[in-house]
Amino acid sequence: MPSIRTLTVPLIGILLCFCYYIIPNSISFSSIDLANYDINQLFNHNPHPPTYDPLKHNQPKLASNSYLEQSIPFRNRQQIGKENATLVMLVRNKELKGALQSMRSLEDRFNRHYRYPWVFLNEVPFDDEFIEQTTLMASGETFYELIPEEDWEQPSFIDEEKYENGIAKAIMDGVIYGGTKSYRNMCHFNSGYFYRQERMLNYDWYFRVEPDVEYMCDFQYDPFELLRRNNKIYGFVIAITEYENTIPTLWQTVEEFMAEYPELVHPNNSLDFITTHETSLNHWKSLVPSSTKYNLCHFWSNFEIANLNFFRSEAYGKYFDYLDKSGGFYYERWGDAPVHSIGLNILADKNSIHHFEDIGYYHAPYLACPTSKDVVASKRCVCKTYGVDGDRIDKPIDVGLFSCLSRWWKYGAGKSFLNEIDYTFNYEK
Ligand SMILES: Nc1nc2c(ncn2[C@@H]2O[C@H](COP(=O)(O)OP(=O)(O)OP(=O)(O)O)[C@@H](O)[C@H]2O)c(=O)[nH]1
Ligand SMILES: *[C@@H]1O[C@H](CO)[C@@H](O)[C@H](O)[C@H]1NC(C)=O
Ligand SMILES: *[C@@H]1O[C@H](CO)[C@@H](O)[C@H](O)[C@H]1NC(C)=O
Ligand SMILES: [Mg+2]
Repeated sequence: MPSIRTLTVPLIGILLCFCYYIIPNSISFSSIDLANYDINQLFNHNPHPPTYDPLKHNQPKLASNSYLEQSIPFRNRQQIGKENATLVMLVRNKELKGALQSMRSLEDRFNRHYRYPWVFLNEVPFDDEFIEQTTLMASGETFYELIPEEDWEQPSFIDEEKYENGIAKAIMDGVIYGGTKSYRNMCHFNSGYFYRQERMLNYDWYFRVEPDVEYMCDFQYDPFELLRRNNKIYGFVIAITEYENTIPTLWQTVEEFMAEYPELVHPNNSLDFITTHETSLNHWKSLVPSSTKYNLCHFWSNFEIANLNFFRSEAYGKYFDYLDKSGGFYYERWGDAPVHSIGLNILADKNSIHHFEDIGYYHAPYLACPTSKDVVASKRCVCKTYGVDGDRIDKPIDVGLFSCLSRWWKYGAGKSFLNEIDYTFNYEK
């Protein structure tokens, strides 16, 4: 006796034959009653059955080995959002899958309602596959920009031998991402060059996106608009401590900069946030040890929504150049996160920095998600994801041991509550 299961396969086969062969054939070979049927209407005034042309007839692409002459179907990509803003991703061709995953998440949660453009940056040309796939994933326009060599490679004043020694030492000391030159170029670029790439000059605001990240909640408003209307220049989600062995001389260099340019230190700076070592904010446990006054706190820069003109300001320019000249991006492995953060903490009004506590975000290994149950529910947050090892991650970093968030609340701009900001944006236009 054949079981139900062994019968299922031929049954599905017969069904498929019926759908794909018998039905269409029965239409085109008039075995159904066509006497009262306006065949011109069926075939759009064409007496012949439609040929296979998916773009024209909106048919599905049948197999991966069939090619479309025009691979990118028409889509209305006109921007809806009103801000002078772009999404930006520095990314490698080989990271396509991760780029698409991040895009899918951000498009679904936010950008499909706004259609802000995407700018992709790379030090080698993007390949056709990358361009096709990301264009199909985007709701808005897409731009693919080649970073000039002089903006990517180390500056000429970097001493080769000292650089090589720095790499060798980082490998010996087990410094995270310490052994690769491309990582140092990346951090250097993100610290001082992304905002002056030609395409970026067209915008006031950017939203930095990395491959393999996830946005856990609907945005339900335009974060660029929120920042602009509330006089903010920078928005972050996660603040954590840096690995000290990546930045042995960064703080010392920053102190020298402040001594040389005291007029650039903002009267309402947030230096307290990065120099307090108070342990009550750390569950009374000792902080990650630091050999300087810097407590290693920084905004995690893989997520940033910010104003490009801050980075293009004379003050930030002087700050970056000062750090750059010291060579620390190459002799050590300074990250763009502490460099951006310290720049903001020194040069900006702390009240112009915004913590997006209502944006859920995941970049391995940390998750951020709103704490309010009402916010989680109304923004359709899913505060659970899976890490690189497939392990379940559902505990937001929030005020965990390595988080600097409570330090920001006490020594930075303070803790604001969701009802203090009009998130509905029902402004009279
Ligand atoms: N074009 C290009 N992009 C790079 C290169 N290295 C890193 N990136 C991008 O720079 C950003 C940061 O690099 P990541 O490798 O994510 O660094 P990370 O976030 O510190 O480390 P992960 O934990 O691996 O995510 C990402 O958007 C990368 O795609 C590179 O050599 N070329
Ligand atoms: C957008 O911002 C850029 C950079 O500040 C500026 O040059 C450009 O004129 C702005 N565009 C619009 C439409 O305001
Ligand atoms: C510093 O902050 C106060 C309070 O927000 C503000 O009134 C003042 O103008 C700020 N100072 C500067 C130089 O921006
Ligand atoms: Mg990353």
